[in-house]
Amino acid sequence: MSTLTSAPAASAPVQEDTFPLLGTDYVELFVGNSRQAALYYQSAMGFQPLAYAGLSTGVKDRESYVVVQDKIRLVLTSPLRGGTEIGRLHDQHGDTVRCVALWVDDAAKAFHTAVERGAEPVQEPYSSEDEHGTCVRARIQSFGDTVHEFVERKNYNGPFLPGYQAWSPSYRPAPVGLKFIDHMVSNVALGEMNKWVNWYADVMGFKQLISFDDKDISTQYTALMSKVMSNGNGRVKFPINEPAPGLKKSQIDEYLEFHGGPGIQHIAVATDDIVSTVTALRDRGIEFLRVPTTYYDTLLDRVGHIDEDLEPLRELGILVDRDDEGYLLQIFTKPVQPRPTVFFEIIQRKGATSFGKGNFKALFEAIEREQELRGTL
Ligand code: TYF
Ligand code: FE
Repeated sequence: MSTLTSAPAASAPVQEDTFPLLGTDYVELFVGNSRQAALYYQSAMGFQPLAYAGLSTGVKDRESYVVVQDKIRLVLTSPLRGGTEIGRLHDQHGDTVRCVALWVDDAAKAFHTAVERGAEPVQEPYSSEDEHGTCVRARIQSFGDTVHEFVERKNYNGPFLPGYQAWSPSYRPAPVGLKFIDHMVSNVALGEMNKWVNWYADVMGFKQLISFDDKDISTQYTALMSKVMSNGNGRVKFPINEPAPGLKKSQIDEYLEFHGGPGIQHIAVATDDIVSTVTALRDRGIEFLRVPTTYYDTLLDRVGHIDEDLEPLRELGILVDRDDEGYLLQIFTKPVQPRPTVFFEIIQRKGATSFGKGNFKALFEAIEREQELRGTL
């Protein structure tokens, strides 16, 4: 018997993504001085000026500068007077990530789906428009005082969002090669990691990629646990850390104490050329954590052949790790504000999809040396 219809594929049915995300839209930080922070992100980190909102655009309670580097948009916001919620949150947390905005095709649908699945609403869907078109946005609550905004911009072609003006100062330091946000890590309280893992799974259909227990992530003194959550298309990845009992105060406990609760710990940004990116960042004054130079004595025994010369990696303090799919190079800045809270990771993936497990021990010992210097270990 012959048939014109083809046989069904033998593979398992592709699971539908029940919460489609197009990517990270922007990250908003509440900072003490948005003007000076904007200059820092331009001068030291190579971001480009994009948009502005404040008194001159009719905003009365805050000033925000938007800076951009390839696909990464940061919004730097400070209050314009006392008694605002921004000021209260900044007093509690110091400079902090307030909003991780997610780019969606339908913000109202994303919001209502999330709330039906148990998310706490913060801002019902609303449209705003200007001469460049219309945006729809909505917000839900996540860990601590962190919120997620859903941003629908398919009918908008302005510089950033309605309410913002293009910001084009003549001062434009060159970019340093930062491309996109690879992942954003949160620190949550002892015993709350699984609650937030389940929240991202239940509310936004995220899947767990990896789990690290306190045996994977421990030094002689401190430990932590971590699970990595990813959205359906892999563009949004959120590792979630919680402290584990140890002999001394772990970096997670230190963060929770100084941040005044859970929040974003690090923003990992991808580059195609980590040696040139980190060289540029260092030349502009960004300070990185260092591991002992003995790390490099046995590096190639651990990771095998890599395309890069060892010497610049050693000189800059760049770490390397390998997994089944390839390798990655990564390095971590020191905290970027007075409190030992938020920092950046620069990462270059060459096939690897993991997070640098082989570097955890050396990295956490380097963090402990910083804690020791601060007197917070
Ligand atoms: O995102 C990660 O998992 C790696 C490793 O406090 C890491 O960047 C994990 C926890 C931490 C610092 C780095
Ligand atoms: Fe990371």
